Amino acid sequence: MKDYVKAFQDKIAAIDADADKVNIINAGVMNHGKSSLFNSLLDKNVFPEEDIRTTVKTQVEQWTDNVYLIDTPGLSAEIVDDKVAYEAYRRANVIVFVHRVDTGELHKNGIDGLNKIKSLFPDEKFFVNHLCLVLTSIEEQNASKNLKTIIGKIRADIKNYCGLSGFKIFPVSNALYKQGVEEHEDFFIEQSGIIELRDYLQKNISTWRAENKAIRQDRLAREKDDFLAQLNKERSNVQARIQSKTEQIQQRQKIFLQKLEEAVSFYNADKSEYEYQDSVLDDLNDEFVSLTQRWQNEHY
Ligand SMILES: Nc1nc2c(ncn2[C@@H]2O[C@H](COP(=O)(O)OP(=O)(O)OP(=O)(O)O)[C@@H](O)[C@H]2O)c(=O)[nH]1
Ligand SMILES: [Mg+2]
Repeated sequence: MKDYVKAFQDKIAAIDADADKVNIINAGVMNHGKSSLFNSLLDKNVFPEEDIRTTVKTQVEQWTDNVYLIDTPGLSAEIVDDKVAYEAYRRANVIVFVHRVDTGELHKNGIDGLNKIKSLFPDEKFFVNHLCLVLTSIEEQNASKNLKTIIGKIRADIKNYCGLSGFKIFPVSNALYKQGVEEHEDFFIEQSGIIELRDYLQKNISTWRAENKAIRQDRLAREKDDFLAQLNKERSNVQARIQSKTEQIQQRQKIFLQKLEEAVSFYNADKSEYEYQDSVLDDLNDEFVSLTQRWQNEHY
């Protein structure tokens, strides 16, 4: 049996290790620019970024004092197990949900992911205050009026399908930001939207850090609930196994008793046959004795 207690203790230790940290965690569908965004915030290329599914493991980098950027694997319809990503989201002080705006509105994957992440937070209001929706790849849309329309649609979809409104939205372009940094072009950097996002996050760090005690309580309560749920599940499994073993034993007992009854009835049948033959033998014996007697009487 799995060591649930050890797994639970490890989780408590992980929660304690986060006590003074502020974890900024990205989330969203694969290939939407999550790693690129964190590289932009850090001004370093530490998170691998590519045009295919890239991040498969959570990667943690320190941003400032006890503030960490945590890059997570992208959510994907093909990947059945998003466990790594969801384990990471639980540690979040803030979720930076990344959506690539040149793919249009949020698709089912994104909506489902957002709903699932929402359920990891104490309540909807808390989640809204700790969610940043970052729209990447805006450089094309920026030029046209398209961006406003897409943002309106995304906002409406998130309200309709996730029940969330009032969260921050940051349109950004990692491509423009990179170009600006490489070419020392302030205009591109300003247009990229990265500065606004970075300022917002940095301004809120002290507020998020102050919430850590309450977050710890909430995470502990959730881990405890999960732990109890796992134990209950294991108990039901054991009970089901016992039940099935008992049924097997009862079935075997039934067969054994049937066979025993058969054997007893054969024995009884044989016994009465034997007793009958025995009495016939007795009669013959008696007859033999009396015939012997008669013969002696007649001849002597
Ligand atoms: N044009 C443009 N391309 C971008 C932008 N942000 C990211 N990209 C590109 O999009 C591709 C995917 O970026 P990643 O940062 O690897 O995406 P990801 O969400 O981390 O992907 P996974 O790790 O697979 O989930 C890369 O080729 C990036 O260069 C952007 O703002 N504009
Ligand atoms: Mg990535």
